[in-house]
Amino acid sequence: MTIEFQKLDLNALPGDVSVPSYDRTSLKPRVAHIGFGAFARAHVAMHLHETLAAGGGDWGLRVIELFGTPDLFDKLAENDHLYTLVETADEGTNTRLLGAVCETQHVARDGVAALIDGLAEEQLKVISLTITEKGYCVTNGKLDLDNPMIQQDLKAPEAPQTAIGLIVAGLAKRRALGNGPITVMSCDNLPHNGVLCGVAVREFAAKQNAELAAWIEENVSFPSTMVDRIVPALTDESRDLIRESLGGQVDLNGIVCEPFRQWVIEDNFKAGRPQWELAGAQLVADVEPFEEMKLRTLNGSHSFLAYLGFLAGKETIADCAADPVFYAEARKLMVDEQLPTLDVPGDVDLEAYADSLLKRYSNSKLKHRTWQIAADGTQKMPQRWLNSVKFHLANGGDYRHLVLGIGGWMNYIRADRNGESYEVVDPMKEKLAEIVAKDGGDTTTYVDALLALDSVFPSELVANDEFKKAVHKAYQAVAEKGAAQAVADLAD
Ligand code: CS2
Repeated sequence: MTIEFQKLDLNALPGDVSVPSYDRTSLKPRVAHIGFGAFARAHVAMHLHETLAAGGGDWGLRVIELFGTPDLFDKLAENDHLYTLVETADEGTNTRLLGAVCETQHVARDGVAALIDGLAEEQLKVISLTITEKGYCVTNGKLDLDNPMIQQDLKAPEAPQTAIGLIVAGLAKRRALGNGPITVMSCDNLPHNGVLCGVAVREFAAKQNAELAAWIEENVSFPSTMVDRIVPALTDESRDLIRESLGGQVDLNGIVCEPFRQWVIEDNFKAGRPQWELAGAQLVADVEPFEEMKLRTLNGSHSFLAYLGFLAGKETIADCAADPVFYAEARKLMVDEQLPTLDVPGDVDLEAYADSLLKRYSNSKLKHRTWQIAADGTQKMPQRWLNSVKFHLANGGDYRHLVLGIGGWMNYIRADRNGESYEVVDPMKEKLAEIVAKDGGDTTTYVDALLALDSVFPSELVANDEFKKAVHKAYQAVAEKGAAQAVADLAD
């Protein structure tokens, strides 16, 4: 069913829906956010909203999209850039209109030149990013020069298609205009996301112009951040919840998420920043222990539940958490196999952290689909599982849950759940489909062909016989017994 756009009527909102309390007329685009998907709406923009509510100021947000159509941005503008955030849990919901966004730019509506000019504006001090793991176009720690979009952007830097190409074009213009330093802040689920982003931007710039690369070195910082909030893609059910929470009004830009949120930011800004600490963000000198803790425990257990849960017929993470076997084994993955690999950030109680994650997974109001999390496995497995496996191989630890996750993924990408087919979303999906199509029933050849994907599985792992044998066994366990039984067999 298509839902018609209606302009929000602020006078007709239910009494418990809060609206921005700060002066929105003074907002200027001083932060530009590339990739305004569900997560950015509920996290990055919400933190700026709270910062403004607590301290006022003019730090407005320009949101930028490089893909899709501008329809939702047009609707956002018609609503004076206000949109709805509903935080939901079994205990109840909390609804508010967020007001930090003051401008939208869509490449298909405004043209790429306007986006480049925007990044060069003097008053803009921070470029933030949620462009997903694949958006950085980095492979094995380097800019992926084989990526066709990067190749195209290097040929035509004035008309970039990638976020990295756009940022470099914006920085080049900024330098030419003498508009001063700026910060580029990654908010994606990658370890050392700032370092990685810096590598991509610097290497891209160096390919064009050594002076530009030197200017970037001097004038641009790339802080790392750890971001956390579970924000599922919208479903019919969450759209209904938004409408219900607005007393029957429709907001096509509305979003639903869990109440929990965390943001840990490396305090390394070249040209000032909003006072995000007023919104509860932690500004620290070193984000790495927080990033690794979150990536390995939360995202690592998410991916475990995504592949094995999906294959076992569980549609959402809450369905997985409601199954005592999946709950117990996800907990063991975190506590026995991920926590030993971590440096504890500050005074965090890691076991209590793992339990708090399981509690969040049990939120039955969030319909976070296992299929959604299963997307882009080739981009996610290294930081979620494989770095921990390396640790265990070096230290003699147990990694059978992690390896069952890999076996689950190798079964998942066959796009066959007991005869039912589904879409496998992954930037390497053609290559994966080719390997699946070539499989003549010899599991050894199939598993080896996947292990040979060197942007996913590091050569030192593949050279390890113990690891290889464990992967073969895990793949077979899921293929022969089914995911539910393979997970149940993990029980001591
Ligand atoms: C999830 C994350 O889709 C996924 O891969 O693991 O989006 C997860 O929900 C967030 O990182 C939570 O902060």
